[in-house]
Amino acid sequence: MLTVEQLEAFERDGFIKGEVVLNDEEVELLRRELDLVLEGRTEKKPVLNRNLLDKSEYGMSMEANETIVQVVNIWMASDLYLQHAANRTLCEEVAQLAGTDTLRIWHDQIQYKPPVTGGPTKWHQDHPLWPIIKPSELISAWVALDDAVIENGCMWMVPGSHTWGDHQRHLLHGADHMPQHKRPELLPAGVEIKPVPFEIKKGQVGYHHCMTWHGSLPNHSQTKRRAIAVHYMPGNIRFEPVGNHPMSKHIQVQPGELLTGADFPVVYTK
Ligand SMILES: O=C(O)CCC(=O)C(=O)O
Repeated sequence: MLTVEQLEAFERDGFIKGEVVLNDEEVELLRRELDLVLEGRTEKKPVLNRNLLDKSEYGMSMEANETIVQVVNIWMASDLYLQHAANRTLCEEVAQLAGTDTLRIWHDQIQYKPPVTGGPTKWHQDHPLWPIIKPSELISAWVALDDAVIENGCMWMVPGSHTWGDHQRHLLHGADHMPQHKRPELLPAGVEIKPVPFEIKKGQVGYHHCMTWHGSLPNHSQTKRRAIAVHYMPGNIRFEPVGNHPMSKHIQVQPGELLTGADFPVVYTK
């Protein structure tokens, strides 16, 4: 369980580091399972398995040889990843942060930055990229499958930015990989954009709010940077389509209804 200090820090900053939730053996099993999925050797398949930079969703021009392997909903291909999403510590702590008694999986996401050629993940806010669900109260649990450090492309976060509203369309990824705002006059008075590195040890979890500005640097090091993020929906999240998303075709409820269904499984109830 998270301490009062951690809960206060999350409220203030929009992200916190948690504990090491997976031991070396558990990480190794997830790494092997990831290899099977990437090699297409599982019977069931994930929703997406692609180089995120091939046709950047973010409209970014990338160096041609850069790669971010993105797998969306690996839990659909691997029971081990479904078990991971239901990890008791992760779920209890996300429920604490969200103030909810129920959690469903919105979707999960592997981001694997290979050594040397791993590319940058553009600065963004998650919820504006998920235009089919509301309210913006989702929380992600990002667990490192390798030590994630500055050199191999750990995430960076902007403290306090989860309270600044939706700035997604004004966010730029600078040449120095730091965030820039196209129209700073739209930011709340007095706020400062001060990104901080969010280094996470192998097996450790970092939590972030779905409105927190975050991004990650390229991996020019010799080590892999693999991670599994589970984006959790508190019990009040509804289907409110104002755009499209890779998960749209998995939705069977009507607009305005709670986003329930087999492809959005409940992984926690209090
Ligand atoms: O793994 C990364 O570098 C980015 C992941 C991310 O944007 C997220 O989990 O919301």
